[in-house]
Amino acid sequence: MLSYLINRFSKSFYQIGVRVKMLKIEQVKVFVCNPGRNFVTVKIITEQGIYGIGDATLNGREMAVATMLEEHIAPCLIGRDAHNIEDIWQYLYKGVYWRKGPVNMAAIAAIDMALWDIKGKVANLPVYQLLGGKSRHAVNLYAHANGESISDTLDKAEALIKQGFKAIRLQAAIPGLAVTYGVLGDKKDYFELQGSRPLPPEETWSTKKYFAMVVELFKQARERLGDQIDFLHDVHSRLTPIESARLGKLLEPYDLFFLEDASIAENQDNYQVIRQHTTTPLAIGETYNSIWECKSLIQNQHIDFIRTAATHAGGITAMRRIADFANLFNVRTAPHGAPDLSPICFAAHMHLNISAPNFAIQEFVGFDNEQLNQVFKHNYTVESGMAFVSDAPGLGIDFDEDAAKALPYKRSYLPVSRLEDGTVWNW
Ligand code: KDG
Ligand code: MG
Repeated sequence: MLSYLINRFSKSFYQIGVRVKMLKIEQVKVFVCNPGRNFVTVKIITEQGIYGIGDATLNGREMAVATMLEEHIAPCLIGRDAHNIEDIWQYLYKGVYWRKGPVNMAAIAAIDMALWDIKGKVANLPVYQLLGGKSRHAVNLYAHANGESISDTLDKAEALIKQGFKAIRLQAAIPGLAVTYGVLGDKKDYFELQGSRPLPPEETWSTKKYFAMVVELFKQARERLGDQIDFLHDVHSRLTPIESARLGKLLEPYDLFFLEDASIAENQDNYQVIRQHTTTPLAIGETYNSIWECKSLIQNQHIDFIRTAATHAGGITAMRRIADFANLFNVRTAPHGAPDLSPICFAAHMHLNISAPNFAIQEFVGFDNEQLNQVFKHNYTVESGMAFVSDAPGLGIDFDEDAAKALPYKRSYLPVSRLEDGTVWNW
């Protein structure tokens, strides 16, 4: 009798199990628009009319990614099942022989994001639910205070604290240099910076002049803003490893949340030198295209925060793998959040950040730009320095094709850096 009942029950269970219907990819569209700066956006449309969107923006190399997508990737996706995110990722990464690289990985990333967006819409769930649900109720943000002088930076930091931010990146102009990374000059916001760069501008760097400013910046910041605010700083790879070690040591009294991109780590052993000398926490990763560029840094615990971005490191699928690997070595995630990552990337980060057990903090510059908000319809909220993820199905963001078409691409470059004697340096 018992075996009869078990048999009947399992039979009816199988009968109610529904076969998942194929979601044939019908069209892959690529857009390059300029709502204040250039963005590359992918839209994947299925036979059933469900679509997903992804960000493929690579600052200063936008058309290379757009061509990669249009000419080499889109034709191979037509007719495939949009459900098979992992297989499509492997097909584009492993199946192609030419692995990694910023252009290739930005293209793969956008396809991956769009497929996760579709899967969420089909499941009628926000993507973070498909990643395992929430590990926290909101996402900690750090905002930017960029000033023409130390006191200007600290005025801006005070204004951000009044808005509720508890973590702030401090950057100030370096006296004696015409321009400094991270300082907006006469521009109102970051979105105005790129429009005026039809050829790469050149900037001058001096480590000596930088040291004279940066230690004083954090000394005054602690004196004026107290010890309850988290401070961050981006060196933007301008220092050699031993110079970074010295800076980390000099900044120890001011208790930074992290020091970002102190030195280039193409040679990942570089960070061993820095680590040996300082307890200032270290962060790196915004230019990385794959887990391989940070494997040793993470495994050797030479960094504390990994800053890869969904758009540049291969999408949600790859970011999740990096986060899980980092978690084994007490390295936390702090995704890149510059204005050259579109709101679609920010949305992807929100879903990763809310779900990853080892998420720490998200860089946030805001999207206070009218044209940008006409093109990208986002749906998150910010309160007291924290962002709340959208519960809409998929990534929770939409893209207005007509608004994008009305704002065409304009060629633009990142600046190039030189030492005072003319030697090309790291920008
Ligand atoms: O494209 C380059 C920018 O994304 C980068 O300069 C911004 O370093 C950056 C940051 O930390 O936001
Ligand atoms: Mg940076």
